[in-house]
Amino acid sequence: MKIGFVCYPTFGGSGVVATELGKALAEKGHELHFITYSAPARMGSLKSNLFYHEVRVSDYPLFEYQPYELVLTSKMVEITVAHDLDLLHVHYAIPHASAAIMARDILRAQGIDIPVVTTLHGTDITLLGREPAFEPVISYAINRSDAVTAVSESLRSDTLELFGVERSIQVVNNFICTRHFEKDADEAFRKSIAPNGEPIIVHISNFRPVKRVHDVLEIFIRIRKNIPAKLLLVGDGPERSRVEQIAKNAGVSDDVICIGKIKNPIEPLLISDLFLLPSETESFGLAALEALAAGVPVIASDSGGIPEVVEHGKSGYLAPVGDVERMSEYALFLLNNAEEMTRSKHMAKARSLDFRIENILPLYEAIYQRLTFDVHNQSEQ
Ligand code: GMT
Repeated sequence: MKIGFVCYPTFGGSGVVATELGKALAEKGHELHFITYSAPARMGSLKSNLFYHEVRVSDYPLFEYQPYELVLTSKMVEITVAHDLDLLHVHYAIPHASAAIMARDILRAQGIDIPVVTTLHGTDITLLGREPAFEPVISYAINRSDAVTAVSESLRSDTLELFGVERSIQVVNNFICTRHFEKDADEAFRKSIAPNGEPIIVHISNFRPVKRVHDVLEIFIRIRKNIPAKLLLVGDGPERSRVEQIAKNAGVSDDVICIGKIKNPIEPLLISDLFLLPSETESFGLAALEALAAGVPVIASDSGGIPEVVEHGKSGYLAPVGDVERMSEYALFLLNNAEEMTRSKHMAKARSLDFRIENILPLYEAIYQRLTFDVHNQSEQ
């Protein structure tokens, strides 16, 4: 099948999921065309059936705001025709889904029928979706897509509730490629972070307010009062300076290592003992799943889709949003109990296998097959 993929090419979860899915589909023999404004961060080298088409917005002086959505729409039309695509799969509602619906309408006027699959990832619904400025467009795009998927049950029910959507939305969970985690930890890296063998607690995110990185610090400060430990912060974003200041004020700066944005979080995960994700909400929590896959138990908030990924008392522990006291108690419980920690690490790894790509890919392929079959059938009637 020839598939056009539209996503944010960044390190964010939706871009990562789209890129890994696209790469896996290409490996299975499908022809994949990424249509986006820069090469997806996790794309790696191009293969013979993996293509990247750049959406370039020219800087016309009349525009105070450059119309990316229109250029993207035209690019989808162009690539669909040029490469005879069978289907468009867009990740993230804004502006990808609405642009795809317009592209599909333009193509229809040219006698080309192409189905649109929209995958909702979370912030497009739970944060932006609440904005009156976006709501009508998102509702329209969801209702007009040929198939809509959401990455968790929680996101599915949020979407139905927030947008009054009546159509069906299929839950297709996020996934991991297990072979990416079949590596040894880099001992030199571990030693550089924790020279005296201290446990390493890790947090990986885009440091936006929704991640509550200040809670990560509050949890760590409580842990550090009890035992020696290091906090490894991976990523960057608006809250980074604030959390660095909190660490300074609490006198734990020497134990907090901020390494910034990196392409792939696997190396830091492999040297870590615990992952903290105290987010306000997470539609799924891909970072938590990646931690589990590296055998790292997760202490997280029990909000959004996180409980669908991390099982409380098994692969990690969950507490209400903002309950840093309870989260630090759970962390200390694991860090002070070698047996419990070993059990939790095993359960983390085992849990991640439920989300291996081999389980998820066929669900997307089934959706593609159903939609393209419908298109062929309709055109023959
Ligand atoms: O984590 C983020 O804030 C980035 C965002 C994105 O769209 O890239 O992540 C969302 O999509 C991920 C992939 O489906 C989910 O695993 C994240 O839980 C979700 N983030 C939120 O809901 C806050």
